[in-house]
Amino acid sequence: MSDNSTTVGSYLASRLEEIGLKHYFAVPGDYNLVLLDRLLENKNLEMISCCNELNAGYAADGYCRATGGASAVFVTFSVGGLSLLNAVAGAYAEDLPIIAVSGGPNTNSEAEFEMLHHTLGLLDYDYQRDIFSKVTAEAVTIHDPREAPTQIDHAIQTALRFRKPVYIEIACNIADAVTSAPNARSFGGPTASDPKSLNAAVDRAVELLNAATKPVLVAGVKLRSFGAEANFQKLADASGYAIASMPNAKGFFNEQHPHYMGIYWGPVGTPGCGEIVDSSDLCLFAGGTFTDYTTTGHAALINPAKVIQARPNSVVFPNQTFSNVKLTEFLEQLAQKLKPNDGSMIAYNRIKDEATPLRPGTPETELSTRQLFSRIQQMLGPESTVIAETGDSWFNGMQLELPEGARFEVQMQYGSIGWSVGATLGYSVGAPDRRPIALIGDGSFQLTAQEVSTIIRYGLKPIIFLINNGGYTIEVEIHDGPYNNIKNWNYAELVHVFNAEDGNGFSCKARNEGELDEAIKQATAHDGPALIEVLIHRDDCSKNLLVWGGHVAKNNGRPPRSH
Ligand code: DPX
Ligand code: MG
Repeated sequence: MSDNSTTVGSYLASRLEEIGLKHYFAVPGDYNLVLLDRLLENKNLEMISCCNELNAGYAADGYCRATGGASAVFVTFSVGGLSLLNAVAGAYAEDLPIIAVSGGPNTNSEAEFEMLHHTLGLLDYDYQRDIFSKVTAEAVTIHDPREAPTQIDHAIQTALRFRKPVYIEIACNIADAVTSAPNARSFGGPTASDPKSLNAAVDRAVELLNAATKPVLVAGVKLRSFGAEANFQKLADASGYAIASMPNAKGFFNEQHPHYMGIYWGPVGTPGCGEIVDSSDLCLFAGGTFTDYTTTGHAALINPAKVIQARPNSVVFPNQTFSNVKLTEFLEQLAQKLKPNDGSMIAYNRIKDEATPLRPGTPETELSTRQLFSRIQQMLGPESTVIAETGDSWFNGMQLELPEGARFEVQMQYGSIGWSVGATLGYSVGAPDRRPIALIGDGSFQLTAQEVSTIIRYGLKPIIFLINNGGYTIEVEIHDGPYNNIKNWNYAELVHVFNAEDGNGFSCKARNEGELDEAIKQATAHDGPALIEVLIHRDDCSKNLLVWGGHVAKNNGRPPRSH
């Protein structure tokens, strides 16, 4: 091979390295084995072998969250790819640039109309790419090695620019084919705003916000994906406005900031915070998304006539829209031009509740979620990342007060249970300096439990709280039935199963406060992964889940409209 040539597989590996990846997640199969051989030759990238493709996809999701960049996952055709699909759809919903790579049929198979294993048994060779095209920003099949550099570069650029997953299928006989060596280029993130539109949007916002008496600022989930957290912080400092975060943006703004009120989540938000946002005469939502979940069944009293929405690529005023305005540039300019106004902050200080610390019970006191979360609160430091699975963990997790530097992860747009086990794996790989604290319900855990084995295999050190409340409690509160009961497992014992002869996982069960305190002490001191199974009564859930469940049930239960 000459100096300016390489193989398609090595080309892809080099590009992944260039965009900052140090790891990728993989499950092998005969359609991707040669591709994995080429990847393994790149010593700057480490393969993390997962138990299944869905979990590998969730791990790639967690890796993006940890690094703020892209991630990659490698699977085999159809049996692997279609299992990965749900995680990639989640990454689409959550704006995470996963590069999903599948091996594909030999290029001669299509030419010769061959029936193939792992397929639908039809002479259709494109269906996996077609399916992925719905959940990615770009889906390509590489059949001609000469086209590979253009296709790979374009897919990677698309993922980074639009913060969405992309799909690359590489025919199994092409991974090793010769192509151009990668040439120097840069892979930029989102493009710049249209200057005219940006200026006009900023001028309009300054005019309206400066005229308001009690303006407020709300952080939304798109702030992080679109690189706008730092400029949001600048705007918060410069404006003096009271600040709230939407639930899926928890931790994107420093909760210790003197102007931070709490979580804006309709009836289940931080007491006082929603009242200030809803009574404000002008509210700037930066990167917010308004779903039934983030607004508690659309019960948040958002009045469109008093809202400016800064979206990733546009700014929407009550009667005017400016397109091609990038969120981060808009916030930066606004920070330089707004006149400070602490009207909303003064109003909030008048009504805010002082939290009353919960007193612990005796060591024999049966565990409650409240006591559990007051212990978790004490564990948090600047290096902590809380990963909260869909379930009551959302509501309890949302009430934790994050020290400056601590982070919080939820998958609230997509809400696919089981996500957190894979995401904890990927997050731990991507952020080795942090120790994730994962809050996982028993029902969710049963979907993806085996990935704890990968956490053990690679010696990662998250602390998992496995909340055994005997069922799908969040569903119980939305709509109960026998389907919400689950088979009990000996969750703590699973760690011993996965440890086998060489693992170093720690686990134990905590039934009361004394056992919990001891478990936390041991888990924290353990130099390896830890799982604490906490036994909670089936009916013990946060008050906010009860309220939220009622609103979501009402929203789901609306009768069809007659036509
Ligand atoms: C379902 C959900 O045990 O948590 O705190 O007990 O609710 P809680 P668990 O993990 O149970 C989760 C369960 C069944 N949602 O209450 S949230 C429906 C659902 C989903 N994702 C997938 N399947 C079903 N969200 C993949
Ligand atoms: Mg449960």
